[in-house]
This record gives sequence, structure tokens and C-alpha cells, in this order.
Amino acid sequence: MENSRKAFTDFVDKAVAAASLLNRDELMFSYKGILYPVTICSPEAFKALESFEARSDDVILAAYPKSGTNWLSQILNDLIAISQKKTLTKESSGDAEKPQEFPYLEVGDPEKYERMMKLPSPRFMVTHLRPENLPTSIFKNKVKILLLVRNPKDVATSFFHFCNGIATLPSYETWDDFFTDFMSKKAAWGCYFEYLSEWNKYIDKENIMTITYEELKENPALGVKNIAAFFGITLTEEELQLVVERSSFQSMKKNSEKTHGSFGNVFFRKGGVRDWKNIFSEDQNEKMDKVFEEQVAGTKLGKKLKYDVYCKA
Ligand code: PPS
Repeated sequence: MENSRKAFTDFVDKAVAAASLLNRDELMFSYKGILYPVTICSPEAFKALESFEARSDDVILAAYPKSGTNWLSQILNDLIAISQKKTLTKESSGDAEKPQEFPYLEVGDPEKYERMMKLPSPRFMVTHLRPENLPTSIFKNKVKILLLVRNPKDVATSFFHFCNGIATLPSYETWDDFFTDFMSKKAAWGCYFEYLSEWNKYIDKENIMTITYEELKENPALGVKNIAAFFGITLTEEELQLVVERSSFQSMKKNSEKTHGSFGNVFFRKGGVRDWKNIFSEDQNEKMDKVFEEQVAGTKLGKKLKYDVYCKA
């Protein structure tokens, strides 16, 4: 396990080192109209991903960047470990959580998908991609997908701090500059409102479960219970408490150097709700409210986000 954890942190360290040699305008490339970081993604890997053969027992977590992907990854990895009768300790050590391949489906070299064919089931994968850019085998084979969404104001706030904390993404001198880019489809992995609209088309499928960052924050035990039930994993009360404890923000932040190397603090920043209040101007609130209203509010996924509760109150 020591090796696999090292593989994860080595990957991030290598990408950051490569990014530090590039100018700001060289950090991203466009693929099918969406921007991605050059140091971790490539058009060749995207091409190879198209023919990736998903298995019906794969476990997929789909989330736009900064929605709590690492949090849910911890929970899902623990649930998989429990389903395989592995023993978990009270503290998250990062040991069981990191597979040999970097878990982000679209991140890595084009040969990665060949190597993944040899991985035992169940394979755990994470993706920030929109559904139309995922390999068709995922939907054909009815792979179970946990779709995680977070309120757009906190996503933007978290994204801004992340861009300034890690060299693989273009940094911003001001929040205002970032906000302009975020609202004009220039953020990595594309426009969050489009992401929500596209995923909304899929949320009634039986193989997709949606969860919000905010509902998990309000009641982690219920969230974990529902996720386990969706994936058909039985949990004792004790195991449930253990998963909740190991995935608490405090526990994950404390272990972040072990699990995420020197960028642990960047991945685990505040872990709260409504941090956007510290940064959004009145004008920016109005702008985002309008776009949300026009593009997402009327959809099922939009309603699930409880925008009035988390983005207006
Ligand atoms: S990434 O880089 O896109 O994969 O980032 P991602 O993990 O999706 O999102 C990072 C934000 O999630 C917060 N986080 C958590 N919140 C609550 N509980 C736990 N355990 C947890 N772990 C990570 C993390 O702090 C980032 O949010 P902000 O608002 O920046 O703190």
C-alpha cells in the first residue's frame, strides 16, 4: 500500500513540477470546446478513453471540480473495503484508499486504460467529465454512478483558492478575474452550469444516484447509509460510524499530508458551506443568481441544490 500512496503523490508532484516550467497561457488546452490542464490530461488520452470498456461492477464517482470529490472518494473507498471484508482502523491512514492507477478517469497517459483492464473488480474511478464526454460503455453497461453536486457559489470560491494553490491551473491575481472566467466558460473542465444541465438529463436513470455536498454535510451518517444501500453494501452500525469518522473534514485534513503529499492543505481547505459570503460582491451574486435561474433552477438537479437555502440565505 505504501507504493500506491506514493504513486498518487508522485503523480501530483510531477504535474506541479511540469507546470512550473510553463507560462500561464500554456497551462490549458481545449478538447471538444472544454479547457483541461495540459500537465495531467491530453488529447491522446481523451481519444483512448472513448474505447475504454467499463464493467458493470465498476464504481464511478462523478463530480465537477471542487464539489467534494476527495471526500466522497474516501467514503467510497472505505465502503468498497468493507464490502471486501477488509479491516478499517479509526483513523484514515490513506493506505486502503489509493489504487495503483490515479483514480481520475480522464487523468493520465493514454496507455492507462490498457493497464486498467488488468485491475481486479470492483474498480473505483472518479471523473470531472460531463456525461456526453464519458465512454459510452459506462452507460451501455449500466455502471453505477454516484453524482455529487455542490452549490455553485461555494464551488467557484473553492476553485478560485485551488487555482492559486496549485501550479497545474492558471492562477489569478484577483477574485474578480476568476469570477469572470468562471462565468464565461474558461474554468478547467468547462462551465459548471452546463455541467449541471447535461447531468440533469441522466439523473432519473436507475444506475445513477445524486447527492449534494450540503446534504452530506448536514447528515453524514444518512448520506453514507444511502450511498452504501445504492451500491448494495451492507454496513453494521459500527462500520457506518467508522466511515463517517474517517471521512470527517478534520480527520481527512489531519491525514492530508499522508494521502495527498505536500498539497494536502490545498485539497482540504475549509470544508464548509457558504464560504462564498466572504468573497462574492453584490453584483456577482446577482450575475450568478440570474444565470442559475435561467439555466439550472427549473431542472430536477437544480431543485436538489436548494439554491435559495445555500446561495441566497
Ligand atoms: S478536486 O481538486 O476538484 O478534486 O477538489 P474536491 O475534492 O472536489 O473539492 C475540494 C473541496 O471539498 C472540501 N472537502 C471536504 N468538505 C467536507 N468534508 C470533507 N471531508 C472534505 N474533504 C474535502 C475541500 O475542503 C474543498 O472545499 P473548500 O471550500 O475549498 O474547503
